[in-house]
Amino acid sequence: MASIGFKTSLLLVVLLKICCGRNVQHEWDPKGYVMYCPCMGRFSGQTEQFLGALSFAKGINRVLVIPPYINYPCGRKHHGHGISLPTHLQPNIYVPFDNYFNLDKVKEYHPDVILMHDFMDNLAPVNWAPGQRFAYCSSRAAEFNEGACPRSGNPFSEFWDHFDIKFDDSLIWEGDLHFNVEYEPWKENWEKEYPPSKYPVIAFMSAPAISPLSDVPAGLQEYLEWQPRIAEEGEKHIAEHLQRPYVGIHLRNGADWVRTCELADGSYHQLMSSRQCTGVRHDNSAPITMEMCIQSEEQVIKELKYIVRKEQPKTIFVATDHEPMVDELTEAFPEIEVKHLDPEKPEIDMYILSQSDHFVGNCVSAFSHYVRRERDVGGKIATYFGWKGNYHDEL
Ligand code: GFB
Repeated sequence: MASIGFKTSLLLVVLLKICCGRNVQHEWDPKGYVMYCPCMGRFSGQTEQFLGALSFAKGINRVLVIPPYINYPCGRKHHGHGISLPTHLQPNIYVPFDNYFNLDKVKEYHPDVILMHDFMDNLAPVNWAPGQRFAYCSSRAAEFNEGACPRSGNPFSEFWDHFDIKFDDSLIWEGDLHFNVEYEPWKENWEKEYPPSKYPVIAFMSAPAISPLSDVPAGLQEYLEWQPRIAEEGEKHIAEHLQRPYVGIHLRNGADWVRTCELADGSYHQLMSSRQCTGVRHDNSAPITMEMCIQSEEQVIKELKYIVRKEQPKTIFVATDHEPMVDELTEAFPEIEVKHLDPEKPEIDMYILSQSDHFVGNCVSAFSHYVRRERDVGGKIATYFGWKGNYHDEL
């Protein structure tokens, strides 16, 4: 009986793997691979790095090994993960890319992609075995890290440890290598320096992407298609809780953001994802102000008054990491429903914002920038708190 049970469960595992597309047989690709740690930011920051890395891998004609998202304990609003340890003792959760996005859609842009779990299970044991695992970085990065590429701490070493990857050595480049491979000579430099026949897997310690995102990778948003369960859940919330037309606003105001906005003292022309307001060539643009970065209740109400007069929404939908200002908004706009759903999954807020009739975002946040790019794909406009580039200058 026991052996029949074992065989049955083995068959089930195999069937599950086949039906879910996991661990399908992958052939080694002589074009070579690019791998990286999404070591900066949270969901939207990591998504920006992914778009940059995708553009880079396509540019140098290598297969992109897509890392999972790193979901940090401090970023979890709710404790729905069955983990009751204090936050600082909770582990990272590594969420496969295809948990959020349709991989086939990404392949329409660059067919040569493989999920990191699949790469490690199927290809690494034979083609990238211990002894062949080199960490790549620039001499500048190594200089700040005692002459080696791999760094310690979370997420740096923890990410690689999760996959049981121990690097054998560092390969440090001195020369003219840039991630912006839209420029032909820079693309050729990678091919010359690291031909795939000799360097089959380039493992970067952080994403091979430039920041802020340039137009080409930002334009790849059209290849990010939410998995149907996310779109369905978002649509269900819209149908059940919101009346159109609705204005979606993003209020980024948690403790980490308060610290970030200390930099918005008027001396920077670019701060994190501010290119969504200022554009990539920001040298001539106005500096990033506190009003663009974090908003008081008075500012939010003042700017919304104009939009409400002009667009007569039935609902104001508030997405936030911290303070939704529901009472203040309800008092200021008694004739309009103010809704804050506080979903466990941030992607639901992103979806609802992206579908709104009018979106008011945060110039500096990658979360707002994600929504903005998605709205660009759908041809929907976005405006921003504190940004004179939209019609708030009429205020
Ligand atoms: O998405 P993200 O990289 O964009 O990180 P930023 C912000 C995270 O905060 C999201 C939560 O991934 C969510 O977990 N969050 C923010 C929200 N706004 C909302 C919201 O409206 N609704 C919900 N449900 N969750 C950067 C981070 O954040 O800020 C960096 O990437 C760093 O790690 C920096 O913390 C200060 O660009 O906004």
